[in-house]
Amino acid sequence: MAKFSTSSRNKPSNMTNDGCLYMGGAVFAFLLVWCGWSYANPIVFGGNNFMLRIVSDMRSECCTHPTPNLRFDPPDSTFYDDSELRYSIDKKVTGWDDKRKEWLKRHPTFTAGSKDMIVMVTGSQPNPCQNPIGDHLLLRAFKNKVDYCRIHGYDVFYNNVLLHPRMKSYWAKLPVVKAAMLAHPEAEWIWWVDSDAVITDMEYKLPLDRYNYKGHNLVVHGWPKLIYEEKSWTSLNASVFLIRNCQWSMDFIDAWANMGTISPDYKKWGEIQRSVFKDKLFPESNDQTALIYLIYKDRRLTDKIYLEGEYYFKGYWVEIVPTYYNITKKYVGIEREDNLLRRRHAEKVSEQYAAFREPHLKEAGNGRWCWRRPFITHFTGCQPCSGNHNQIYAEESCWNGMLKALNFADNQVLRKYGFVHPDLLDSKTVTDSLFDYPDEGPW
Ligand SMILES: *[C@@H]1O[C@H](CO)[C@@H](O)[C@H](O)[C@H]1NC(C)=O
Ligand SMILES: CC(=O)N[C@H]1CO[C@H](CO)[C@@H](O)[C@@H]1O
Repeated sequence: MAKFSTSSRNKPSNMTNDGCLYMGGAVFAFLLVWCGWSYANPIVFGGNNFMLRIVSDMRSECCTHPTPNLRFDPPDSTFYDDSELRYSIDKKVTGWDDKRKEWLKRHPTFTAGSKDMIVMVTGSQPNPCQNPIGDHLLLRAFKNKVDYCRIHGYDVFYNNVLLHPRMKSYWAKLPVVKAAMLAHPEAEWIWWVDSDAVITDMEYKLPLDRYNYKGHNLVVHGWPKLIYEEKSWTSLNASVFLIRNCQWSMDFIDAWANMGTISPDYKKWGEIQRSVFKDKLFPESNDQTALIYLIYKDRRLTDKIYLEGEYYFKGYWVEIVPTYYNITKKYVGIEREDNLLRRRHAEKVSEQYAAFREPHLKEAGNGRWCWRRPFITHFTGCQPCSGNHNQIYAEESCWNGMLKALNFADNQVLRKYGFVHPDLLDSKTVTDSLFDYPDEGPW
């Protein structure tokens, strides 16, 4: 279960792996000049090892990303000037790969980082929530996503209008994702995250290399066995997905949306879905079953669709919430052992400290029964906005579960601001997070 590390950024760089350490000094000197990096009196936190870790990470950080120029849009015409282009889900976009490439060519300051660029897209209904604490929970769940995106340098778009009047409830996300692809030609990926999903590992980065390796264009949490053998409508989850900004995705979204409420055959699709996926009890065609159906019908799609089952790309809250307490204890234990992880730092350089932590998490595993922080906790069935939660969950456990998830995540953020919630169920109270926590004091 623990066989991969999180992302290329978090792996020790090749320089260290290849026994190139002797170059460290030379590279270090070079970087000092090249990047104007000054660290006159380096604090040797963690000894030589720390300096080497800094050098190896500086190589990848320093000189590769020019700043995107936000004030430059040359007059040359691009797809935006094509009067035929429509953002609406019921109009096809063609030749998108070339159009996007053309745009990037004319905006070269965006090209460098574009392969890792992610825009997170999320949203909720246009009207106030019926549940009295619904808007509060949505606000906090959005704050959680903003925090994550700020830490990792991603953009985030919150949509709260229906972009197509007939694409409602679970179908509403597809028009938004498509529009976001057109609005963000600079981004390689659009990452849809449902409003009731909470990011509970603020350090974890999506392992994009894994999805780029064989050119996968869509990533969802799921297992092939459950699709092809068990034929279950919960064999994957469509509440969180990562989709590449390319023509394949445009076409796929068309095919997917055509099983939805804009389709003249909407009713028929519901019947077809139920005839194949026997555990689906409600009659309407929904986005998740539609996606499973497409993959079930055409197995070759798995060349392009990555079914991620190795970490909590999206995890079920009932399974996860009870684990926060023990996980917190494990992480505190790690920090006791490694003074580098206890060092205070600017929020901006959080990714570096995530990389420092990574070697300690080798044994943690990922996913069920493991003690790495779960990446995403999804409150399936809780319906925080309407309040119409699934009857199998008590209202209390839904809302308390969400508060715990939000505060568990918030603690990872607030730490950089000098504070911490001592009790995950008490959102109001924070205490100072003390210098060198958790080494000293009666914790
Ligand atoms: C937390 O750890 C304790 C002690 O190791 C164990 O008994 C308990 O089952 C764990 N709780 C969860 C939810 O894993
Ligand atoms: C693959 C996966 O994550 N499946 C889960 C999707 O969500 C339902 C709950 O709605 C779980 O029961 C599945 O295990």
